[in-house]
Amino acid sequence: QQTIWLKDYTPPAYLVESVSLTFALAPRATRVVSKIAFRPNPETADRSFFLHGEQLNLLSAKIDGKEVTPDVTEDGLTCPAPDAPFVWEAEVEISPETNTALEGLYMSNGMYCTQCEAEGFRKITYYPDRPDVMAPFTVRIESDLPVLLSNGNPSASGDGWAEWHDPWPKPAYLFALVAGELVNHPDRFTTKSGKDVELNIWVRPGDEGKCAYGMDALKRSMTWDEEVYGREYDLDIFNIVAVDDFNMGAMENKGLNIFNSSAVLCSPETSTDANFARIEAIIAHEYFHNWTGNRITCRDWFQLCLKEGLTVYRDQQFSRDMRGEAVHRIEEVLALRARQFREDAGPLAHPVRPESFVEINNFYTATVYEKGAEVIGMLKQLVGDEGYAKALDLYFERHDGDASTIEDWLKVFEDATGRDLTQFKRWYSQAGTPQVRVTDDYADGRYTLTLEQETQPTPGQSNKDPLVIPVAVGLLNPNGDEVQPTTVLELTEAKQSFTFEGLSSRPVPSILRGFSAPVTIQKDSDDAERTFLLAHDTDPFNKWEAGRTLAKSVLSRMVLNGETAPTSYLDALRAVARDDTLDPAFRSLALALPGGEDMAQSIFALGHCPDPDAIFRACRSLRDAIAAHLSEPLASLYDQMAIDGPFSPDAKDAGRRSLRQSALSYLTRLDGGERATALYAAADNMTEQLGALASLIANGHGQSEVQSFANQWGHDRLVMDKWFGLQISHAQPEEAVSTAEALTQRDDFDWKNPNRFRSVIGALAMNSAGFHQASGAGYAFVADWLIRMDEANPQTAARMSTAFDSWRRYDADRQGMIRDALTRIGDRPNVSRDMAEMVTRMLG
Ligand code: DPP
Ligand code: ZN
Repeated sequence: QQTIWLKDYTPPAYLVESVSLTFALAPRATRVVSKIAFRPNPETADRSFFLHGEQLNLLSAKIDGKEVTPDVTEDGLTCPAPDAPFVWEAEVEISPETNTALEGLYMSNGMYCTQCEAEGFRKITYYPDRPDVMAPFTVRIESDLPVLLSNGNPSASGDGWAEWHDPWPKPAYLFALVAGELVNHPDRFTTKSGKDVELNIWVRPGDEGKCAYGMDALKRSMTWDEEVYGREYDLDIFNIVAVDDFNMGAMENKGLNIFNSSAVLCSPETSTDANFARIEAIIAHEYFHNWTGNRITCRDWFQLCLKEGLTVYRDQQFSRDMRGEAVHRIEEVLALRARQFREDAGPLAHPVRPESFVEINNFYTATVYEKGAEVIGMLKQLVGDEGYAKALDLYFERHDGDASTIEDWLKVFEDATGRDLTQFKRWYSQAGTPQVRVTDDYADGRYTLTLEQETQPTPGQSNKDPLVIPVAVGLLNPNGDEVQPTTVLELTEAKQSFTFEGLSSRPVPSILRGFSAPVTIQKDSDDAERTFLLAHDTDPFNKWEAGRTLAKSVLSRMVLNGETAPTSYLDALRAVARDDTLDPAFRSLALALPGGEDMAQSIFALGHCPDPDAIFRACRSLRDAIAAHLSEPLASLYDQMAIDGPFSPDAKDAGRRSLRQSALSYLTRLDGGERATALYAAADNMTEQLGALASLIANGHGQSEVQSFANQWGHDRLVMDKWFGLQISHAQPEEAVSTAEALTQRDDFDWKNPNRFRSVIGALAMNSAGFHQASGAGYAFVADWLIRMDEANPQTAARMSTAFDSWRRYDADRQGMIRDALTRIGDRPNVSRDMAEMVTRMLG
């Protein structure tokens, strides 16, 4: 394992002026001819000529027209080269059909497609495959397939060939090529300066009916980026292609975004409201990359958060605008805690900008993406909305066309706002979730809040320095009126006090409003204070958060002390359910309980070893208590929230369906599945059909519905992925592994398809009590599949291996079994570099 370090960065010896590629496509013998104009980089004296290349069959190479014989190794070639501009020509042969890693050029259902980020281009031809080498590309594709696409604008075509030219210099990771029998869903968009842009979503025949929403989301994203960031689209055409076999969600290749079909195709009959929301966010994300990622890219892969943190932040802003600020913020935080806080607390913890890696694919993480976005949100709070807007304008002006760094990014904020960000920069280099301890004091009208910050050691970082933490705070008086509107306290020291004057009584503080920083708050609050905030907080995030901490506190006591759910809690929840002034989507979130993983995190944080079965039983018992105590308001919500009229995926209707579903999940515990059975039979949309099925399965009903669902949807891969996943994620703990095992025996368990693989292996890992069964069956099952997948597709296997990353929380028996599983995965002679790095880090 060779480790690559940020501190070892050196500029490229040669830059590229232009690239011309010709592809003669054939499943097992695609020929790629490249013609690349190089020039020495004036910024370095280094003249070593190295081109990356992996799994390529080099047929010929020339420099300035003269044959050369390069020195070829496993990862590239070297060759003597002039200290002056020259033209490199090479021909290689590759085999897309046998490429199961889905990186480079590969085939999916008879169509050719590519995935080059981060380092897949080197599997297509020899090239300086690093993001700081940028060039305009001309691409000629030769094939009998009817649709031939690449980046940029179409420049010429004829019978059996097409040529594309991308005038915008780009790094190789943004290269894309698609060829197939595809049909398009076309549209047009006129930019604010009057440029007419052709838009297409390309899909396999039969999927045409699932493109309209994605197209609508694309046009809304284009408008939003013009209005909010002043960014316009810059080519004549924007193509999106849906691909069934894809390692990630989607990819922002210049002018030719390639999407996992699950991240673009949708219709009311086949997609849930959650699918619609995710598709809207991913379409926006990839489109926004056109400026934050493509026009301004990263100097090296350590700077990945430069484009990903910012682009996630932008897609979150967009989704909040589309779907409601508070509700979306709550969903962001739920996802952050589930994935990023977990990562930050375990052996895989790393800074938002990592300092080293073995395989960069292992660093497309919640920390780089989601914590990276939180860091930008904090920056915006610290410099204000105007400062942020000025800094972003300067960023685009100063760095358009550059391969930039986090230093460049922070410098524009310093230059635009005059603020010194030296200390703030630690957010990029220091791993771990800071804990903020809150104590308070009241005397003579003065209220003092004392905040103390601490970050636990993480791998490779034993000492942590204080961070700049914006803590948004409001104060309520005992009547529930707000006496201090939201104000942002800047915590910069290890311990600091803030005073509020002129209060007539001791206030109740509402801390970290809007989740103003990615930290955990520790305060000796009691349930009475949380109940008060749940009833009165004017900040919707903290109102929800009060209910959440209350639920966790109740559940923790149920798990650890065998207590039963207190009536005060059930009354508070009933008040929320009944409060018609609250948005249905908000009420649905407030009625949802923390899951097994969430509670395992909380119980571990309280200093106890989590018992997944005990957590499962406590959650079930709390659900029963809620169902019984709230049966009347839940039953009326179930009726009230029904929607007459045609399906709309908009946030308002989705919120009603969500609340109705939430009510149903409790009511099914009381009515023997009567409502869910009826809803399943009557549903005309996937949200309700799947929601009803989930409620049935979770409560031990629904065998015949599971069958009829498969009969109805067997032809639709994306719907069947849900069917596979649901049976496992909602299975009783003792049945989860056997259910997963049985599903893998099916003919349609096409495990090489990453979506199908995740729908089974990922679903089991998410069924906390099922995965962690004391027998170790869950660990063995997941390990077996990771080993199998690692041989075909290291990237997908390595990412899924994070199922094991929380292993040190558990008891000695479970730890022993997980260690054995990880060792078995990592000790194979043919283990991939991706997996080897993950196992090494997890075993630490
Ligand atoms: N396709 C991934 C994303 O958009 C990597 N760039 O985040
Ligand atoms: Zn991205």
